[in-house]
Amino acid sequence: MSAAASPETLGPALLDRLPATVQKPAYDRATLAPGMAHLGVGAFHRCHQAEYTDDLLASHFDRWGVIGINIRPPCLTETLGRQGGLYTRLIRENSHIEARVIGSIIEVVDSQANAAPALEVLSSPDIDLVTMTVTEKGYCHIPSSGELDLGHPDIVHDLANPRTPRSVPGILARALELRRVTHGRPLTLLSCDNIPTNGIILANVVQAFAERRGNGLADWISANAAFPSAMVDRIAPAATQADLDSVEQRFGYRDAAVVVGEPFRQWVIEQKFAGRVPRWDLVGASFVDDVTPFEHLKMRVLNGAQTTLATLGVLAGLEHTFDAIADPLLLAFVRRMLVEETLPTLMPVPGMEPLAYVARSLGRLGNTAIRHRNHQIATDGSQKIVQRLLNPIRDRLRHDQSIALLAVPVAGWMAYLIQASERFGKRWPVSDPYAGKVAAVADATGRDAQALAASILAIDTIFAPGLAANDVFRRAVTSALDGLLSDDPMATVRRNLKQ
Ligand code: CS2
Repeated sequence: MSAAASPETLGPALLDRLPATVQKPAYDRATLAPGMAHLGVGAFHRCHQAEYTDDLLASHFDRWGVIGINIRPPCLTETLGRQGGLYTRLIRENSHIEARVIGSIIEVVDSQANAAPALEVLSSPDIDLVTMTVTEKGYCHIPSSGELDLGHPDIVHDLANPRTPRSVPGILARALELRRVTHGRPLTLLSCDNIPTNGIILANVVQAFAERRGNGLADWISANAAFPSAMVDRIAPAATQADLDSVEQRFGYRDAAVVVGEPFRQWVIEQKFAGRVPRWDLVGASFVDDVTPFEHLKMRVLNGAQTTLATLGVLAGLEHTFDAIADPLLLAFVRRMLVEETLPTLMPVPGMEPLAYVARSLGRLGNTAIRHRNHQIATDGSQKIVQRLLNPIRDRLRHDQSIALLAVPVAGWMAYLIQASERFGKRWPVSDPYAGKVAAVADATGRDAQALAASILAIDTIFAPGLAANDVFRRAVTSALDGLLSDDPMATVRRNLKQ
C-alpha cells in the first residue's frame, strides 16, 4: 500500500485549485509592482495592514504590492517566501470561521544578519511608504518620556557604526540618508505599533539619531519625510501549530504562515503624508486630522483590559484572555475599572459611545476561538503599562480622582515580573526588557511589598518621577502588591472591587 501523498503547500500554483470555501485574491498578482515596504511581518501585519491592502487591490486596483522585511526573527524566506508571499488569514469567532488567502505581500526579505537587504529596499525609489509593526521596544525610546534612549546598546552601536545599523531608528535614518544621496524622493513612515502618538515617537527617535549624524540629514528628513500617527486594532495572537494543522485538515493544503484574527478591525491614520499613499480610506480605514482621541480610547480600554486580564489572569492560574474574562470576579473588576476610572479620562470620539465601546471590547475578549495567551500579552509589559494604565492614572490624579482600581493591574505587572525571579521560585518564564532589573530588585529585597514597590517605582524610564512620588499612587500600588504576592492574590481583586 502506498503512503498517502502529503498535501500540497500553498503557493501561486495552488490559487486556482483552492477549495471554494477559501477566498482568494480578486486581482492579478502578476501585475503588482512594489510600492511600499513593511518592517516586522508578524501575525498582526498579516491580519491587519496586509488585509486592508488586499481589499484595496481587489476593489480599486493600484500598484501597491508590499515588500515584507524582517530585521528580527522569525525568518520569512522559508515560510512566506516559499509560498510566494501568500498565506491564509482565518477570521474566527467562537464556532464561526472564514478563510481567505491574502495576496498583497509580493516579496519577503530577511535582514536579520545584517541591515543591507533591508536598506536596499527602504532606499529604493520604488518605495513611497514604509509601514511598521516592530513592537513597542523596537523604537528604542524611553517609555516614560518618548525620547530616544541614547544608552540603548543598539543605539550606541549604530551611532558608532551608522552604515551597518541594527536598530529600527538606525536603519531608518540610514535608509533616509541613502534616499537623500541617491534620488531624493520623499518617504512616509507609518508606525502601526500600539504606542500613543506613535508617529511623533518614531519621528523623535529617527530625528534624534539623524541629528547626531549631522551633515544636514535631520533637516532633509524634516522636509522630505512624514511620520503620521495611527491607531490600529485587531486581536491576532501568534499562530500555533494547531492553527496550521487546522488549515490542512479543513482545506487540504499546508500553509506555514497561517494567521488567525477576530472579525473586528479598525485603522485610524493621521492624514499627513509625504507623497502618495494607498487609499486605505476607501476600504474601511479612516484618514483623520488627529488620532489622539481614538488611540486613547483603544489603548486605555481594550489594551488596558487585556493587560489587566493578562497579568491578573496569570496570577489566578488562567491561560488565555477568554479564560480570564470568563472568571466572574475578573470580569466584574475590569468592567468597573474601565467604566469608573478609565472612561472619564477619555476625550469624546466622533461616532463612539463610550459605554458601548467598553461592552464591545469586553465582548471581543470573550471570543473563545482567539487563543490569546495571557503570557503573550504580558510580554514587554514595561513597554505597555505607560499608555494602558499609567497615563489614565496620571490624568485622574491631576483631578484628585480615585485610582484604586487602576493601581491593581500596575501592581499586577510588578507581581508578574517579581514572581518570575529566582527569589520567588521562578514561577514562569518572562520576556521583558526590564525583567532582569525587577528580578534584581526582588532578589535584593525579598517579600517586603513596600520596599519592592519603592524600588520598582524608582525606575524613572517607566514611572515619571512626579507620578512615582505621588503618595496616593504609591500607597495604592504597595497595598495591592502586598496582596497580589500573597497566597490568595484574588482576595486583593475582590477587596478592591468591593470598596
Ligand atoms: C495585545 C495587543 O499583546 C498585546 O499587547 O494587547 O497585541 C492587542 O491584541 C492589539 O493591540 C489589538 O488591536
